[in-house]
Amino acid sequence: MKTRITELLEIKYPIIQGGMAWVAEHNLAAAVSEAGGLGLIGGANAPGEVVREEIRKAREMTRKPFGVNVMLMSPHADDVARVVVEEGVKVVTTGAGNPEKYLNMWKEAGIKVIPVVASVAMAKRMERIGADAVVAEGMESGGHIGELTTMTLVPQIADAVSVPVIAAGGIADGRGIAAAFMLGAEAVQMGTRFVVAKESTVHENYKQRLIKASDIDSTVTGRSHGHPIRCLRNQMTREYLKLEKEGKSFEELEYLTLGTLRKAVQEGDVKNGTVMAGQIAGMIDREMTCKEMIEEMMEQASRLLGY
Ligand code: TUI
Repeated sequence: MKTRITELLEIKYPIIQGGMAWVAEHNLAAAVSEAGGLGLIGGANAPGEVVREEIRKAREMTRKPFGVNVMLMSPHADDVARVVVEEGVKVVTTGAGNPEKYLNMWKEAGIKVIPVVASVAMAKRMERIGADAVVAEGMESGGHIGELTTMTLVPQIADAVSVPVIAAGGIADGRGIAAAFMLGAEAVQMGTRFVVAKESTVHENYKQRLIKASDIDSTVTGRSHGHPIRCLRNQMTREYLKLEKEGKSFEELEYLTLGTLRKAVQEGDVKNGTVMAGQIAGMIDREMTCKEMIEEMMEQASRLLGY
């Protein structure tokens, strides 16, 4: 399945691993790249120097290309944006904002820039300023989300831009990949499925919570403040949604979630922590290696698409 994305990124399969905060570290990124996809290191809220170390560790584990996701709401975004240039990273994706101010610097460094977008307007803007491709991310995704679904967003963006489109949100098997291609995508980005990869270093409790999740187990916090986050229902989301309904301020609610993603991912506190995951979590039922996942999905997708 050669597409403009496999050519652009020099990867075997049109599968990109999401740059998930706290989850997308060097072990996972290297494993996905070794398996023929594109692994990403998630910059999240980490300082530039921490991201630099992650890049160097990934490079020790694979000679294949991998990328870095720059989370634009991070207080360290400027530093991370500079570190990816200094470290010679080949591909950068961005999330949760507009990467415009970094674009010239990245393009001059020869970096392939792929912003994550949640609307047609943003996709067009990114194309105009020189993005190499866009990730069209539907609200089925885990974490910070937009308003539209993958089913509606991907074809509308594919019609609106000429750069290649990568579909994200609700995709976790070969059927999802085939469907995304039918909608006009030339690759997919997947997060939730890779959380339970054997090479993923997230706490076992987090993986088990995800594996046990049913179709209706995710919810969205923060909608009223314009920072919607999809995660699995638990004590934390019940408390948050109750306070949100009572009209508590953004600051009060933010305080409630401070450090809770780390608490879930690293300490395994899936009751009081934030268990970010997409709506497809209900379909994910076991841990596999990245290679097993990717090969199984690609075989299914190729069969469905008649390749
Ligand atoms: O970025 C994500 N997903 C994320 S980031 C994240 S880290 C975090 N942790 C706690 C609180 C807040 C964030 C967890 N999950 N996905 C990519 C994505 N980007 N989805 C939607 C967007 C987006 C939204 C608006 C991209 C651009 C945009 O433009 C707004 C503008 O500036 O015009």
